[in-house]
Amino acid sequence: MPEKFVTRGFVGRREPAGTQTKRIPPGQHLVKDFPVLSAGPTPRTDLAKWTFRIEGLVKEPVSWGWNEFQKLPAQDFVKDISCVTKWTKLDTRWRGVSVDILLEQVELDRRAAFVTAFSDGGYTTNIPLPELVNGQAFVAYGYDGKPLAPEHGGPARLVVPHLYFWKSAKWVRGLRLMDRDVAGFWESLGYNNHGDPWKEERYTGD
Ligand SMILES: Nc1nc2c(c(=O)[nH]1)N[C@H]1C(S)=C(S)[C@@H](COP(=O)(O)O)O[C@H]1N2
Ligand SMILES: [Mo]
Repeated sequence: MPEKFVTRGFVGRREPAGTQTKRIPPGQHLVKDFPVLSAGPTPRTDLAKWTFRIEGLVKEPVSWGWNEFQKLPAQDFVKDISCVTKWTKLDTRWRGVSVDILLEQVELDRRAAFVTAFSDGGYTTNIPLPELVNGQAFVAYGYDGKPLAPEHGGPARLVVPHLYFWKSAKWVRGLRLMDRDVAGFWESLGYNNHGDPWKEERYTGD
């Protein structure tokens, strides 16, 4: 079967037949475009006023301005993402800072177990702390070799690729460490608290 789409992603990255199918979680279908899903308008934050903050159950909160954030050690990440509305996109290419690097800058209170990511515009999402560390999550400001577009969360968004994409807070401004789990925006509107696409944790009770 000929490939329906020939993209840069396919050139030099041929995989055996069926490999891609195995990477698509149950109930999902593959997309080649990059849909935009936002619960409200796209905020426009002046980079001069932008900060990224780690607060809550830490000895001292820390906050970086935009230029300081750019000086943190960055990495390229190539990840598959799955939205609960059933699209999956393979090999998305991001540039950003691992949450591990960010958390190195604070002393965590031993009670810290859950994180709320908070964003411009008021969006929040909750993630257990162990699922943000050890290379599992990053704050991205680049996508496909360019600055992250505002509609996709620029200037910076959280990316937690192993969970449904609503956990990847766009326009993210910080992480709040907490001792208990507090439902975020979609989690309090009937979406699953955890959101593992491989277990189809879509809605409350799944
Ligand atoms: N701040 C904020 N982050 C958000 C959202 C949102 O509405 N606001 N939507 C979430 C949902 S439901 C999805 S699927 C992804 C969509 O990201 P995209 O628009 O870059 O595809 O962002 C997530 N992060
Ligand atoms: Mo979503």
